[in-house]
Amino acid sequence: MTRSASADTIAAVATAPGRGGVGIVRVSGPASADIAQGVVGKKLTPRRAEFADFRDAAGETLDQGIALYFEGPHSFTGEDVLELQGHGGPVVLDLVLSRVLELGARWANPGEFSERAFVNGRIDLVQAEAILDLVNSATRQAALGAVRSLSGAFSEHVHALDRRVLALRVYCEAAIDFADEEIDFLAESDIGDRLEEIRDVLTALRSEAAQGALLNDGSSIVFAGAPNVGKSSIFNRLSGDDQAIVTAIPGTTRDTLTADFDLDGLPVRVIDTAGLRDTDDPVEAEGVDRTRRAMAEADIVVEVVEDLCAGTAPTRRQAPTLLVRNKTDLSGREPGCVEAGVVRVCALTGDGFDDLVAELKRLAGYRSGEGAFTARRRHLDALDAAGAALDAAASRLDEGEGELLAEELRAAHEHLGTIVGETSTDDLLGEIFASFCIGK
Ligand SMILES: Nc1nc2c(ncn2[C@@H]2O[C@H](COP(=O)(O)OP(=O)(O)OP(=O)(O)O)[C@@H](O)[C@H]2O)c(=O)[nH]1
Ligand SMILES: [Mg+2]
Repeated sequence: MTRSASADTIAAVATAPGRGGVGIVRVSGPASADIAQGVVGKKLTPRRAEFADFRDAAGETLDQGIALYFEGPHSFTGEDVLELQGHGGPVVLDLVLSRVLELGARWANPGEFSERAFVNGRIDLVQAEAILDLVNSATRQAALGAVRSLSGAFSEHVHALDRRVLALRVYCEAAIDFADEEIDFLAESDIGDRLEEIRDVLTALRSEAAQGALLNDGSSIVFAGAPNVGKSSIFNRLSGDDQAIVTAIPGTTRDTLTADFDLDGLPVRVIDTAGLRDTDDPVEAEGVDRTRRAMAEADIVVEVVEDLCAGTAPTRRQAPTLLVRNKTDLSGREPGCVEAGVVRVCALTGDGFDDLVAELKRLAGYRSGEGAFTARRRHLDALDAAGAALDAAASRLDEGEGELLAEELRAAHEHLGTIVGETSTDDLLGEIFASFCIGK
């Protein structure tokens, strides 16, 4: 990838819109030093906070605050950067930004500072994505995971895997070029073992990345079942809110209700629905329609029944289904997990809810605990594509097709490269020359 410095200078308000203690105008590009001179009236020493007046063209003070100048490449974007930290009001920030634009900057596009940081090689694609994930994180675990991705934890795993893929490819290329009997070389070497190891590492990384994607995306959970079984009661208790109306009259809930919260670190959206039954009431019928739609879109369906009713098995659906048998106070049975996928609870007292939460986490595929990094669907897709290429490579090895094997390893390397955003064939050439001194 060609890394090139930008010719123009960009500027934007970097703090959230609205009023706050501090508001920051951020500037990046070659004109940053001149703009600093124009706003604060003097040359700034890099990396030193200076209290200054921010002035307009006529010398009138617009705001007072801290001016910080970072000389490239030692800055977030890798370019010269100016930060003007003033007061956090929309009007005053607009005045300062206008002054900066007047001095030669242009409005930054969304994400353009991070994009420049990527283009200038300060961060890779995963890290750029992690910045956004951190800002958007809905739970403590998601935030901690995003910071780990930002500091390179995920990228490092991808690089380590990629190094192994490259090394194996280099080895195979050499076999093709130098071995007299290519097929014998393939059969007798440890290529098969190394390929197997790489596939294991990828599988483990895929599983960790899936956890990371779950931290980012969360899980949607729909409560469904016949009227009056206690769906809304469970919804209220789980979300810790009294949002849903609960009455002894069947057909109480009509609209679908949603609540977003943190389930032991997993961001979830739970959805309460109208009880499923045939009805002539057009309002309730619309509610039942909405229930079916919500069930079709959910990650997890919680099917609620009364524990009094005889052995109901969870209905088979595409989404994982949890059968919740409610009202154990009436049935007299022990609350808790009966077997995987079946839990008895009492929504009146909360008995059995620990097991309910545990089962929901299990069905979501979420393992709580520290150490995870955030990831995205895109990364999982790339890992899957790399995995498919490695599977194909294993078949090529069995067939004794050395060149095709090397080709599949190249494909795996490229898929991994898309994760961090640096796939290029120059990498591979450099690797081959460095390790084999082929000299061609
Ligand atoms: N004894 C007992 N009653 C419960 C329990 N859970 C809910 N109920 C009662 O069952 C009735 C129906 O509860 P809801 O939570 O409104 O049931 P629902 O499934 O949302 O009903 P619809 O919205 O009509 O489909 C209410 O009178 C609740 O107080 C429980 O664990 N034990
Ligand atoms: Mg209800």
